[in-house]
Amino acid sequence: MNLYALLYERFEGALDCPSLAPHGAADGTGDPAWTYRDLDVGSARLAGALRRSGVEPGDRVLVQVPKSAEAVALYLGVLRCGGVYVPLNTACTEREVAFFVSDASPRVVVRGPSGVGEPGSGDGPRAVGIDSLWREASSFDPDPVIEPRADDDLAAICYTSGTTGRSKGAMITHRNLTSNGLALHEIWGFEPGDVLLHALPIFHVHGLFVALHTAFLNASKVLFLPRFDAAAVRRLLPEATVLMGVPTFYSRLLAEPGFGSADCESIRLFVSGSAPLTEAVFGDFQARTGHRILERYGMTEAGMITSNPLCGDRVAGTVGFPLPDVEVRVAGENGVELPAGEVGTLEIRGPNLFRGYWGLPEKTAEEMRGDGFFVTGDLASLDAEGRVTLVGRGKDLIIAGGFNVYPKEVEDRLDEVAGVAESAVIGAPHADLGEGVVAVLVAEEAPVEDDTLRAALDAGLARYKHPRRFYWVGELPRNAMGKVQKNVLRERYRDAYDG
Ligand code: MCA
Ligand code: AMP
Repeated sequence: MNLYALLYERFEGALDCPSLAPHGAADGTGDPAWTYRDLDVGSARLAGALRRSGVEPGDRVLVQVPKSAEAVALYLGVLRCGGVYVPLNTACTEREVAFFVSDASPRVVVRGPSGVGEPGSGDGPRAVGIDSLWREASSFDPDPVIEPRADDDLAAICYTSGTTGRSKGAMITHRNLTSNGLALHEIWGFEPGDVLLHALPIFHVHGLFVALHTAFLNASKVLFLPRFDAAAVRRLLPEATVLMGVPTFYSRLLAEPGFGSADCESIRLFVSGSAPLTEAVFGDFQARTGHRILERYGMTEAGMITSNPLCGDRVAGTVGFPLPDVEVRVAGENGVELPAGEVGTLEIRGPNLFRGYWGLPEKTAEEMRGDGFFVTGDLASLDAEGRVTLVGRGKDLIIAGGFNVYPKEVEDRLDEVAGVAESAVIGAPHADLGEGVVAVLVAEEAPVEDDTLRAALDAGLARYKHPRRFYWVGELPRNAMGKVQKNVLRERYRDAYDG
């Protein structure tokens, strides 16, 4: 079933009720709320505009636009016409976008706010700004057709960086999204009257799929902030019942003077994920508000995998139990399953699991076991009841404020800078973002100025990936095999941000 058809089925009885209520971050006020009818009609008009631009089922539509209600309608419009939605982080640079365009070979590229690169020419994709596309779409009747889709047809390709430094497009199917959305709607107890406070970006799984699908399946009102702003979120909490965020949301709310239980009286559920929630933040939040944050775990390739229970014990430092129909196991390096209590790599299987990496069948095969389990690269243990505790990452990944940064990609850019002989990029503890990016460099002759490094990175690398601390050394520590010992560097520079 086309995911849009399922969503429509769920909000069809609430077409005159509010859907997205845009709120300016600064003052907490905003434009009039869209109704579910506005969302349905807007997405139908955009689907028509995409079809007139030549989008056929299976065609990719690449989108890099600021967060707005129109952007959500565009996502739904792509689903309606059977297209494959390819969202990009708004922080991506031209160089990064150029790679995604060449890799995904989209039929249409929508960038915003108003028309970067339009009009498209020649054989390439049509390039159009979201404002122009919206205006164009509004001058036609809505196109009500919802393209039938099979379970395994693609709904989205979400890029996730890789250990090789090259981004990989995770192919996400309609079944992946419907099964995950329905499971979360159920286990998180969504009920009539729930109002979601939405302050996440909508180019990643968390803000786009997890938050919006659960709300739309519930025909809920969504208080829609352009970005996370602790003061604005605090002001809107009394109008909401559910907040989903990365751990930084919660530590920043705690830093608001006087923040406490009075702010949270209407809230029934705080959800955290995308990065580890520390026991300290979990404990402080409970002490100040009385709420035990519900932590869950997921990844781009599998949507949500485990969750602490809604009713039952939410244990700090654990990510709870597998979602319905999702299987998890902990395996040693040889793929042999380990008994409860032992630490190994978490492997998973279920209807949430992606179809593979776009155009990279060998890469997909490398991460799949013969019996269909996917190797997550996260290190975990299971307790006797099946509760999952993440204890680290096997993969060389830094998570800053919920955004993933793969060291290899940063190292590749640094190594291109004149005067840099080699580099090693690591994560160091960071009070606000969880982890911060640190670069350790070896000079060809003399160290390069920080400003020169920053300017060089600006040209090719989204700014959230930039190291904010640079250290020059005579040589990098290596093991007998010649491999850089990142664990030694992580220990040496552990106070880089919080020292
Ligand atoms: C912004 N900056 C960052 C980050 N965000 N640097 C490192 N890491 C970040 N996450 C930099 C900007 O480049 C800028 O630097 C400066 O910080 C201020 O930018 P601003 O936009 O004002 O930052 P902010 O508003 O304070 O944003 C912090 C944030 C935001 C609220 C934590 O990053 C955020 O909303 N994160 C959520 C990420 C997310 O949705 N992850 C889900 C992925 P300069 O001035 O030098 O340019 S999905 C996933 O992981 C799986 C599936 C899962 O389980 O959910
Ligand atoms: P992404 O590829 O952006 O979807 O990031 C997925 C990765 O984020 C996972 O493989 C984990 O390493 C990490 N992650 C997600 N949720 C949690 C969590 N609750 N605790 C710790 N790590 C998490």
